[in-house]
Amino acid sequence: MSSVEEAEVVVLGWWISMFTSRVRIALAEKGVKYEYIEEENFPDNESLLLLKHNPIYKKVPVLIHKGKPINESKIIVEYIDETWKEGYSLLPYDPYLKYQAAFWADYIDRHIYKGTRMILDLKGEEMEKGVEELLGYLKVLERELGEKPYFNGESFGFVDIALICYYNHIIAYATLGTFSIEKHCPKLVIWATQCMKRESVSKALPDPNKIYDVLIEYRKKIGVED
Ligand SMILES: N[C@@H](CCC(=O)N[C@@H](CS)C(=O)NCC(=O)O)C(=O)O
Repeated sequence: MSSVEEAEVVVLGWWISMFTSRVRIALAEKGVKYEYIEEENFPDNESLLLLKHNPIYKKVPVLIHKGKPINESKIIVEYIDETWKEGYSLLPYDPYLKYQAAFWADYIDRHIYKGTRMILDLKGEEMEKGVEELLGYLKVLERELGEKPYFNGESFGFVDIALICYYNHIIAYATLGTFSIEKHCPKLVIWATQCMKRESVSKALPDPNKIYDVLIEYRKKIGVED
């Protein structure tokens, strides 16, 4: 019997994927034990397991719960929150607060990845434009955070999970694009430091130095780096 059939909860993931980290953080916050299966030859080749469980997008992460696949990281986190109700809730119950959390998580996914791609794929002035764009999005998030310890208020929740999974990537991009996150977004740095104190977060995020090496390798491959 394979581990997918044996284990009640399985995550198909890829070590550098922020979306995979998102799911791992949510499961750890809820104290759910799971089997982790790394995509070995990703992204060049998807495993048969991934193709079977995410035939539409062929992307990680996938959560498999009692044999049933759940795709898309934000939807997976919501599913985790609703399925394992014991402990505290990652999403607010109040419909308006829930809407706000969904809005900001959506903002994060619409913009942060786009900003980092501009830095990754470009050089010179165009890369600097990417840095400005990314910093613009981060400043919007910093304003939304305001003086609160977490985006929800007092407790770590859905929006924190949505954003913190990008944080070590942003550190790697700050090295690549030679900018200081602290100088432009000091409150976000304090917030991230708090989030990193949680074992759920620190264990789920890839090392920024390893991310940086992968970014450089990719830039060499596409010819924007010598
Ligand atoms: N919207 C998806 C995005 C997932 C995603 O883009 N995953 C990347 C890894 S970070 C992937 O599987 N890429 C492979 C590909 O695009 O072929 C989610 O939130 O789960």
